[in-house]
Amino acid sequence: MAYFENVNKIQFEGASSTNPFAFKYYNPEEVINGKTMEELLRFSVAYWHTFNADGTDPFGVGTAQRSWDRFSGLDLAKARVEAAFELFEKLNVPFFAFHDVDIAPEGSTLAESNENQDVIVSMIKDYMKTSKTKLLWNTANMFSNPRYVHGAATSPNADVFAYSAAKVKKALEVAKELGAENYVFWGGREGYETLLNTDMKLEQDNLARFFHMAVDYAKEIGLNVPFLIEPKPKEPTKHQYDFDVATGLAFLQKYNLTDYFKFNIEANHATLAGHTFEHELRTARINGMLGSVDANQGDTLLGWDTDEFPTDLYSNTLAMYEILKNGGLGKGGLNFDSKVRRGSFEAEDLFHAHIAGMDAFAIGLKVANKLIEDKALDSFVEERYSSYTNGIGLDIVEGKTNFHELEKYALQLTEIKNTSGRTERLKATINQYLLQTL
Ligand code: XUL
Ligand code: CO
Repeated sequence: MAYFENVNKIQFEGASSTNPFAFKYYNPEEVINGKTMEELLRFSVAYWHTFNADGTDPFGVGTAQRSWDRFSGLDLAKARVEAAFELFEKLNVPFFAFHDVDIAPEGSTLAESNENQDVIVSMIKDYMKTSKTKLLWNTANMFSNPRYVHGAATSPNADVFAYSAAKVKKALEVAKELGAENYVFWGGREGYETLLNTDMKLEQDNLARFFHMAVDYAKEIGLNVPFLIEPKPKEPTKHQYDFDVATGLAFLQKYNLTDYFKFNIEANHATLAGHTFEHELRTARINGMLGSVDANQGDTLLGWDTDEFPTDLYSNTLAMYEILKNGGLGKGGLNFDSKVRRGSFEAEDLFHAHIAGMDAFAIGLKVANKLIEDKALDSFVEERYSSYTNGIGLDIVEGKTNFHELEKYALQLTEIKNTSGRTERLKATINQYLLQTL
């Protein structure tokens, strides 16, 4: 049966199209630098926002009209799978991502929850035999159920740690079963509310123990995929341990986990941490830790994780700039951890939202590629740091000098000349490329 019967397969029609159900810029087959847009962008649909979320907010109940909502329990879970693969096919999207509780209802015991999952996982596996859409990543939701009130792997209660381990064990088995390309850890409640009741060292040590056990189990079952930490500074926890990429990296280094983990970087989490999206991508990239991306955007007027579809061309361009400089995302992708606004409650809005995000990232890709090709920023940056390519600068970079020599050098300087950073000129260049590239 069809859940989106009024929507046909979305085709690329080009920038002059006025058809709202068409891609204007995302042409999956278009080749850019030897790779297709589909290969470079690796778009993914987030199951939770698209098939589970109903628009509930702290002030009101759900508004979403979804034809699968007439079902309940396992029947609802099955209907969602049918709707999901219909949407994947119609959007022609290569990946999807889910939490365990998105795909199947929790039972009254862990064993029952696992059984429910088994039913749906085998149904998804069947669909995947004929669908092109693959699993970008899955994860275990260890933040919604009240048992995680004080955290999961960082809970003061060892029973919760054990329960969480069982959940991740199962999720890793599901990843293996469905051929996931990555596995994600987002530590939604791995943090603390107040230091007055918190043993921060034990909590962080335990989190590392948990990750090591996950690594061991993945090896045991032959699941050879990147593990991804998804940093977020706060919400729901006041102080989250994986605050941002730099904090997460220090954690991974301290606990000898860098061989197994990279980062899944989410735009709205970056801005909540007081960074730009591109700052987080750059920090991961220069450390060889850029794994995947949760593509969305926040709202500067609102201080929380609004998870909007990423339509900001400026931000998407600078994000794609980092991704291309990284040589792509490898096994990662651009996962739309994005939800339609509460007022966009019709099922067709799910298509408009994804089309908007896919087109906006396709534009970002093309503009970023041209910026790189023309060295529009690189040549300026190279020139700006050129003092390190010869003389005393080269000695510094090559480790051939010391404070004695540098003092001697500084003492004979009569004048220090700096050059302008040209911020405004460079911003104008980006605008020019945004308007002229397409
Ligand atoms: C929450 C968030 C999660 C993770 C997966 O802010 O981004 O949905 O992406 O748990
Ligand atoms: Co996310």
